[in-house]
Amino acid sequence: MRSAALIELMAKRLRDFSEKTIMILTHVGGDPDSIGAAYVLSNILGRLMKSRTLFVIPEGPSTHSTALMNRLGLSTSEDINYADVYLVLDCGSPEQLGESVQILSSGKPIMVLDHHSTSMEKFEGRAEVYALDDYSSVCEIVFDLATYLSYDLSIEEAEALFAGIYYDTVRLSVADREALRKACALASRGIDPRDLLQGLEIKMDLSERIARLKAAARMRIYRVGDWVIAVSRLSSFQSSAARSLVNLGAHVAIIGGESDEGVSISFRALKEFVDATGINLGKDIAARIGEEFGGHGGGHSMAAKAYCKERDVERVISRCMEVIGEKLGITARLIKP
Ligand SMILES: [Mn+2]
Repeated sequence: MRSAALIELMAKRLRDFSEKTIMILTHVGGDPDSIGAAYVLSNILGRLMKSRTLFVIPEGPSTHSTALMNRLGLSTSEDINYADVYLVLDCGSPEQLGESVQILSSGKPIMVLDHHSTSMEKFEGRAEVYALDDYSSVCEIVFDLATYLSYDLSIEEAEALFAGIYYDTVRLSVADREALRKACALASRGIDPRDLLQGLEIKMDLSERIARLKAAARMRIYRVGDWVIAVSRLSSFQSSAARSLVNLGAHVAIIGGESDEGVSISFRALKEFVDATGINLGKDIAARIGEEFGGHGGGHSMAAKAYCKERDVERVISRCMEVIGEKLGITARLIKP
């Protein structure tokens, strides 16, 4: 167990809501981690605490989320007001709740269960936050909760938690010993990882492929000391494109583009960069850039996103380069194509 103290506190608080109606919410669109955790939590709350649970994915599930929900037989509710308690999963900031952010002013108890480094301060004073970024995923937290409560996981529940841990550790590539131990424990419950993951893999659609290739074609390359930063412009599939530029060889990728209310910008970095520089993309870059431009931002150390109330994409991008340069004590230098 990674943090017995956190799990104990959480279990104690959840018991307070025995026999109540608990609405579980994810961040906008959901993902395997939040959906897997919601599925198992909902079963635990129903069985051990006789609570009634409802499930909401703000603004509807993404394609990836739908595939996992279908596999688990999980459906969503429409009315978000019909609850005694809200349980928010995997949400690094209130903005990630999208339209459902209104629950924060419902006056009802709100528990936030998370593994993002930003949720603690972002929800402060507005919800009870149970978070620790040592955890790889919310599914890993739920694994510990199930262990603590001696709850016997079914194969479907093991699959759900495995999927969350697998995707949130970037297919186990950034899993530490503890996360991997849990993935193995779940696998030994009798799940078939190959069948599960093949069922969840969505073929990249044509528009995403083209977006990624456009990002590569429009890319500018900067050097900051020995670090290579790739910058490009794109208004959709930003995080996918940022990931692809890191795969191509950049230590950091920054993709900015126009969005509904201004500029949205996605950041991605190699673990190597985060470890060596101590720069946390969520806290140090995305949150700061979002705030400076009248918007918001956040995420993880290696992947983050900011939304800016600003029309000029280049202004935001050059400010990002400045902030990174400041942090590293070296000015970014554009490499001539
Ligand atoms: Mn997660």
